[in-house]
Amino acid sequence: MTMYSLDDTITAIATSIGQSGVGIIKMSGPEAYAIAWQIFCPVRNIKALKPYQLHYGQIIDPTSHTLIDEALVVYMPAPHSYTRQAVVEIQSHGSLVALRQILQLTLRLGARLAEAGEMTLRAFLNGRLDLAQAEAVLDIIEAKTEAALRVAAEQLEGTLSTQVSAVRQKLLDTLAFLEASVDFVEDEILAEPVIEPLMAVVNDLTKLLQNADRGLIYRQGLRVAIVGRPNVGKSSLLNGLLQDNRAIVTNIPGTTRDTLEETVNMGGVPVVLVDTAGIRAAPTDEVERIGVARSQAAIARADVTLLVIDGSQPLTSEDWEIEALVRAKSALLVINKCDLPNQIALSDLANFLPHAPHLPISALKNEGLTSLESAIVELALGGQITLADTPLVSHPRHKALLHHALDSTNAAIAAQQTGLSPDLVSIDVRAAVDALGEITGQTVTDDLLETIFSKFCIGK
Ligand SMILES: Nc1nc2c(ncn2[C@@H]2O[C@H](COP(=O)(O)OP(=O)(O)OP(=O)(O)O)[C@@H](O)[C@H]2O)c(=O)[nH]1
Ligand SMILES: [Mg+2]
Repeated sequence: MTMYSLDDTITAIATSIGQSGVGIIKMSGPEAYAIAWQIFCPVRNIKALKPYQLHYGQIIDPTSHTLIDEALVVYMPAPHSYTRQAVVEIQSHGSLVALRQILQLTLRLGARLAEAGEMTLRAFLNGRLDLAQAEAVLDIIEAKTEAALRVAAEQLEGTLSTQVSAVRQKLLDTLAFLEASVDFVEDEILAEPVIEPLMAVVNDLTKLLQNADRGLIYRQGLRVAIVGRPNVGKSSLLNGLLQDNRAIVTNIPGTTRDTLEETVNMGGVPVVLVDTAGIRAAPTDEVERIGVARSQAAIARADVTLLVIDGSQPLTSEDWEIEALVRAKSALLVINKCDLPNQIALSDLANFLPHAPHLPISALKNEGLTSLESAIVELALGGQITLADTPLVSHPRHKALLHHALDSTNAAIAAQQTGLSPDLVSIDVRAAVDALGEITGQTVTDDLLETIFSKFCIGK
């Protein structure tokens, strides 16, 4: 892969493919301007594209002189552009044919098709964004709720990077001190200048990690599986939560045969609801057997499971079998059909998913669904539903590295306290420095860069 060449000119359709009012071709690199100038005919008689100004004109094939489309063109010279290279954006109509033809022209004139994420990779390699900020660009593109967008926008602003860099600097100062003291005689070395800053680092890292799980949920969303025996009202519940007639509902047990997924926004959390086939001990046919196996897989994959029971009938052995599947999971018990007389003995209910909150609802009458939504969000976010403080950490990668840095710092403190020599203490401090450097990209491998940037779309 040509990922690390910076000196050629890359080109891509930067907008999504389809029919739209406007579409954008983006070029970055030393030839961007020259290529644009060969295919763009401004309506006004100008000698050159003025930086950061929109120019109106036509895109014309320089060989055949065919008119392709009208366009607006903007030139952003290095280094004040997204990639810090010369960038030209051509805004044509969002016609797939027009965009492809313009792209072909740029390729014919010497540009190379950009790899996924290559524009942002150039921004990173040229020092305009650090790695955490580059990752935030993708998060913004993919954000599914306002809360997710807020977390990503903060990260792009550099809030996380600033804090991580500050902690890393404290560690580097301690490292410098340790390295300087290697030459001293042992009893000359003071412990305080090492222990105190390391304790402060532990404190900072712990704070950063505090809200990490919440950040992860905002970014990745929450998988919620709706399970239960046939006919208890799982699909009705899905429809109720979506406020849409998405799933087929009938009074025939075994209506839902396959899992079905839909995303909703619950209090800022993107929730993927998974409706499943009713689980019964003896499925009647092969299709149903597969459906039941998929339901069990859905339970295994879910972050939260909603076990639905029918409150208008006594609990059955099937209910208890499903309870056993769900017992060890993070779950809520949904007692449906509470518009009908209750038939479940309280003593039975007391032992049924005893550690999960019990929520009476009527999917048919749309009752209790708001409380259920709150309970789901509360379970996911551990009761911290306040949106006031935005979590800074939202990537599993960042969380793991912060934990790694925390462990190494604690190891360094322990090593110092047991009186190990400064060069041994340094090893742990260095490990913490490197872990934090991987968040911002100061210490990073090519493999990691490739993993991160290959998730981007072409043209970003
Ligand atoms: N009275 C009453 N009936 C309900 C309620 N929720 C669902 N039903 C009825 O129960 C029957 C089964 O509903 P579904 O939503 O298809 O049940 P399910 O759990 O998805 O069933 P399977 O897909 O077969 O596993 C339908 O006739 C619904 O109208 C409720 O809250 N009250
Ligand atoms: Mg169903």
